[in-house]
Amino acid sequence: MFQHSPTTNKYTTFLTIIGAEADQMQQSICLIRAARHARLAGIRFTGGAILDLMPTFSAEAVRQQAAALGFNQVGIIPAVPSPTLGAYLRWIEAGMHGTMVYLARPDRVARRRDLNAILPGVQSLIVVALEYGTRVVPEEVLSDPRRGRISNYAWGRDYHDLMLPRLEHLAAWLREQTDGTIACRAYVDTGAILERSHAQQAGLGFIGKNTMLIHPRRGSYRFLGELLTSLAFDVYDMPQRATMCGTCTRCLTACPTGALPTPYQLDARRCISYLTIELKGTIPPELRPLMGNWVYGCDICQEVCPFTRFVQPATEPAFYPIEIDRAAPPLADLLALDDPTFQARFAGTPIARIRRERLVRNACVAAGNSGLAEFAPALERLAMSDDSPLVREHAAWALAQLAASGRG
Ligand code: B12
Ligand code: SF4
Ligand code: SF4
Repeated sequence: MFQHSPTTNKYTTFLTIIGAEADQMQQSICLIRAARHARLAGIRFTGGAILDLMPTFSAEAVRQQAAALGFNQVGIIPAVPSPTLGAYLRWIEAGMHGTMVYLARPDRVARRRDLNAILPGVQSLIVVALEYGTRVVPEEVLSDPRRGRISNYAWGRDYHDLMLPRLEHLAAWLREQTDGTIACRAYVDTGAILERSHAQQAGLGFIGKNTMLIHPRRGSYRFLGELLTSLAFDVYDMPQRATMCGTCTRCLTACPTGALPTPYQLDARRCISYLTIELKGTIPPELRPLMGNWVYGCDICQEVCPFTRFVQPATEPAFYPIEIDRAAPPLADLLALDDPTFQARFAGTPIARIRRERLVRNACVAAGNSGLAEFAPALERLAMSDDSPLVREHAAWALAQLAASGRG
């Protein structure tokens, strides 16, 4: 940890250099380089502590407040650019974001490059984690071909609705504790910032070959959120090791669709999470048989990860499913959904976002993969008369799959 409070442009340049290098270096090497850069920038630097005259806020007080708000972990870092921005730009360049065009928009890339583009005058980034791993539903239920499987993160309430108000509360508390003029901006998931990279820099974990931010003693079943602020803090956190995967490659081999072509890189166009949630149109037919019974998201590359054995039951009650069908609804129910029943069943959960059409599309693929003739009548009805051409096409594909397996 080092202490500081930023005041000059030179200082920001200095932090940029340190931030960019911190994940690749041992802390001691980092400090030696820090001293050298500080000398060049004309900043006083003593044994890892940077002394400055401006008032700073207590990081420990923020930690306590974040814990009181229910967050499982918090890290605070200077608001410097992510050291993995280059990897992000290469990912976009390779088209691996698929149809998520918002990720490639120049204004969004500019925000990822410089947090000042989001909040002018930003000094610090408070990064929080909230654990969602409940894992209370038995594997036999989840992998039952009569059921559609939902990713663990979506078994309960929508995490945006839980985390954003708490981060806003933290911002309001910071304003109360200071002169009230500080600027703050809260983000959970939707913002143009590299959340995993900043979380790694803030000491919340390491990046796995499955690209997840993993805590070495608590696993990866955790959401991330950030509060950008113009406040400076008395103490800042240091990064954990960049990665701890070693020679393990379990996630790469377990991914059924080959969406992890190389370590630390995910081709969203092949990822079941993208195909079931983000992709609005037709699921590529060659990938459909590989999707098993997943109807919303996918947990395979986390389930096989050795660090997942350290996942602790979520402390947030709202993440627990109120019934088994919230984690693995019968496919027959999903194939029969209309707009009102979809709303009634999934309002307030992350699934509400994809609407009835996409969920029924996904259920058709799962039914086609089930090899169970009992779904043929419901699929025929959808293929013949559903209002959505997308649903009709996926239902027809599923019928052909069942017929090909001799069960249609
Ligand atoms: C787009 C997106 C997706 C896409 C693409 C995912 C991806 N891996 O790129 C899709 C739809 C597939 C997806 C799926 C999921 N997502 Co998502 N997603 C996002 C989003 C909005 C942007 C991610 C992004 O920028 N991707 C582009 C890549 C290039 O960036 P990156 O993921 O940060 O990867 C970094 C590392 O790979 C690193 N890196 C590159 N090379 C190297 C080399 C080494 C050696 C090292 C150490 C690091 C490293 O640099 C990259 C850039 O910083 C974030 C929220 C956010 N704003 O960050 C949530 C987010 C990443 N998703 C999240 C979740 C929970 C999921 C799912 C688990 C949901 C599910 N169960 O279905 C899956 C997990 C799939 C997976 N293995 O990643 C969480 C992850 C929390 C965590 N603990 O990591 C986030 C942070 C949302 C949140 N606020 O909690 N997601
Ligand atoms: S979430 Fe599933 S499909 Fe996506 S990379 Fe992980 S294992 Fe592969
Ligand atoms: S499964 Fe192995 S390689 Fe993949 S993220 Fe976990 S430890 Fe790393």
